[in-house]
Amino acid sequence: MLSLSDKPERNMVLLDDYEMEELDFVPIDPNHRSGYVVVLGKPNVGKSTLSNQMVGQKLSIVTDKPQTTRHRILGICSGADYQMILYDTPGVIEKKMHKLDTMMMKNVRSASINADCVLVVVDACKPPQKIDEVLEEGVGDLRDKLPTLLVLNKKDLIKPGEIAKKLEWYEKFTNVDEVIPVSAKYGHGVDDVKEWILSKLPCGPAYYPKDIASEHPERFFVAEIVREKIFMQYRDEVPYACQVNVVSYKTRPNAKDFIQVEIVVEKNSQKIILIGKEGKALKLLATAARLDIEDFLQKKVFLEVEVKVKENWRQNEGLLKHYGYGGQIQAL
Ligand SMILES: Nc1nc2c(ncn2[C@@H]2O[C@H](COP(=O)(O)OP(=O)(O)OP(=O)(O)O)[C@@H](O)[C@H]2O)c(=O)[nH]1
Ligand SMILES: [Mg+2]
Repeated sequence: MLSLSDKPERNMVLLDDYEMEELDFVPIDPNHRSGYVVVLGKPNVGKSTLSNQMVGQKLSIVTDKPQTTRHRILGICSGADYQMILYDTPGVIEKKMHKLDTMMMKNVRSASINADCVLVVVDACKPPQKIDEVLEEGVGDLRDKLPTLLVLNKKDLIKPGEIAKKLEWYEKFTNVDEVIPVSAKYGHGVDDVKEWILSKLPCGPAYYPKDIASEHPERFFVAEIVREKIFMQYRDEVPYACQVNVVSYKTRPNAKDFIQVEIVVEKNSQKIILIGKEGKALKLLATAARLDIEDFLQKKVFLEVEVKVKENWRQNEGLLKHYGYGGQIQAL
């Protein structure tokens, strides 16, 4: 029997911190299942909220603005007899305005290379829409081979009768294996999604130790937390013009960890907005980010934030690769 009760512990470990040999000590269970799941969908439908719920901790930042997620984010959800490796991806967009958008979409596609199944998340509040484009961008030629679940999210926002109608529409007009209505925000239906995934994963041993939730280094999450606070504090185009890099991260045995972060913007006018009158806005941002970083790392830190201008960084392929958009995430 596959159990869903075992949530991963709140325990972040760097990839370098563990040795794969440790897995040799785990007795091989012939019924153990493991595999990769790619989470696709348009911007703002709740992909990150769903991924976080499944992993049991907040790995992906969530905001009410579209195009929050920029990298594919790996989250590991383990139980006694299963391990699901989830890829939360940036929202699939039609109009690619910058090189950054094109590179983000490449990262969506590359998440699907190892996929054993696909979740396509849609927003139940929106009129039903075909999902061909999302599948094309996300999995390309693999679309007919991979088991696909349509997750009808945000069901808490619509009436039960409406949910039934939308469910029927998606069952009729999309070529998916199943449709499950959920409310990722409140965790409703998330176990049904897990059950579906489990039924599609092949038998095999765990890829990662059972007590880790991600392979990204801590500094990656630090940068993401700062980016989330930027989205929450600033309006319009400003958050989209920001890139956050951790330039220094020093663990100190007898003092608070020292973290230096730079926010790169495209224009001086954006820098002025970020800093605010007498530096008040930046101070507010740094405090909000520090509190969340401390909560995430479970220790006190000293956070220094600086704003820099790099004109048109979103169009500069070299810079984009340097910032980690070229494939594997390099935390800066
Ligand atoms: N009411 C309600 N809101 C939800 C639900 N799931 C997500 N949201 C909200 O929808 C917004 C977008 O959620 P995200 O998880 O960031 O969406 P996303 O698909 O990852 O967005 P991108 O990364 O921008 O593509 C946030 O304000 C969430 O709180 C849900 O089940 N119910
Ligand atoms: Mg997201």
